[in-house]
Amino acid sequence: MAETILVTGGCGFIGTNFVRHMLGKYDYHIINLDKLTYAGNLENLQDITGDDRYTFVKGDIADTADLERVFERTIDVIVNFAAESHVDRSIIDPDAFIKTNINGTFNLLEMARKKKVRRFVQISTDEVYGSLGATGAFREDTPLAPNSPYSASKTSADILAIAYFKTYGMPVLVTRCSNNYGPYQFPEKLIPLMITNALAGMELPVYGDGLNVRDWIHVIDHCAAIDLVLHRGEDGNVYNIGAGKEKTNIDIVRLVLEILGRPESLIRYVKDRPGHDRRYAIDSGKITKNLGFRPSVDFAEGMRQTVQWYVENKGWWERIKTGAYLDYYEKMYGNR
Ligand code: NAD
Ligand code: TDX
Repeated sequence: MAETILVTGGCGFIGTNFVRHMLGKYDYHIINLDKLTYAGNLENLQDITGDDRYTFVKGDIADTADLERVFERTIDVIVNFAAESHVDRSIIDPDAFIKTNINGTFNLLEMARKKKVRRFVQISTDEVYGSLGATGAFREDTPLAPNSPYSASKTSADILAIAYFKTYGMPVLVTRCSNNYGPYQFPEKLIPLMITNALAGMELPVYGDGLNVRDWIHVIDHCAAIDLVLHRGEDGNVYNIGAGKEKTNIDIVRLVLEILGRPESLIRYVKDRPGHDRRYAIDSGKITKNLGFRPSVDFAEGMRQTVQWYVENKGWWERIKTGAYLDYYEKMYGNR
């Protein structure tokens, strides 16, 4: 019988792409456990709901009763994507970040221990390392120094997962990836926010001087890297994931405008994010050398395809940019 993988947060950006990747390549049974927060969208995987290798369960990883229910079935592997993922929201209201990212991961680890799952992959982030100066890159042994409530909560989950390997010998692996872009990303994050605002003729709010640097990877390359870690990674190990594409925010915004043929006059510099990390850069030498990871998507081409996806899926983001989203937008950008 095919193994069962529990994917948490499969209705979000990366989880959606990962579920598609896995069903396209393997014969696993995938259970997608998702709370359907503002960021979770059932529409993302609507076309595969008829696939008998796929099961959706609405539930909260921070709720042990929900987990007990899911674990009535045999789960072989867990890939934990479920998280509150937006730094700006963690600054306004950190509560849900502690509950989901820390308590939720703890509950999953406990359940995995009790049920003796074969593998547990914790999806962490490069933000656990904090901020870099003008040179250098994060390695797996770079000290952890998170700066936002989001990254502090992700760091807690990350080191808790490693502690379960060290203390209980549990088969845990941790991935720390750089900034993702691609289809299905919620339009609160830099790239989809800029694309959808430009398409709607709205201003593009750039924080501070626009010279903060992020290291970008296409989401399908991130999914391919997780696939490698899941199948070939060594228990107890951390793997950095990145594609070596460092860009300033303003360069990203200008590229979006250039692809769309919209004017740079849409750009508006606004008040900076508090505690804004200046620069991220990932050294992905370990996953390259040990697991043979090679990103496949050219950045310029990946960006063109991503912009095209938002152009072609206007209904998807227009349905999101209503109601609660507009309240969030006003709160975040209204007085900036
Ligand atoms: P996202 O916000 O798009 O999706 C998160 C998903 O988790 C949503 O479907 C949401 O409904 C679900 N969820 C939230 N709380 C839950 C809970 N308590 N129980 C069950 N489900 C819950 O996030 P994303 O960008 O897809 O990120 C996925 C993971 O990857 C996160 O753990 C994030 O920290 C990590 N990560 C993201 C990036 C990036 O650039 N987006 C980079 C590195 C790591
Ligand atoms: O309106 C904006 N204007 C702006 O200048 C927004 C939303 C962002 N920015 C800047 C802030 C950052 O320097 O763009 C950069 C990217 O911002 P986000 O898209 O919010 O991403 P970041 O804070 O880098 O975190 C992301 O990468 C690591 C994900 O959201 C995390 O989930 C992941 O762990």
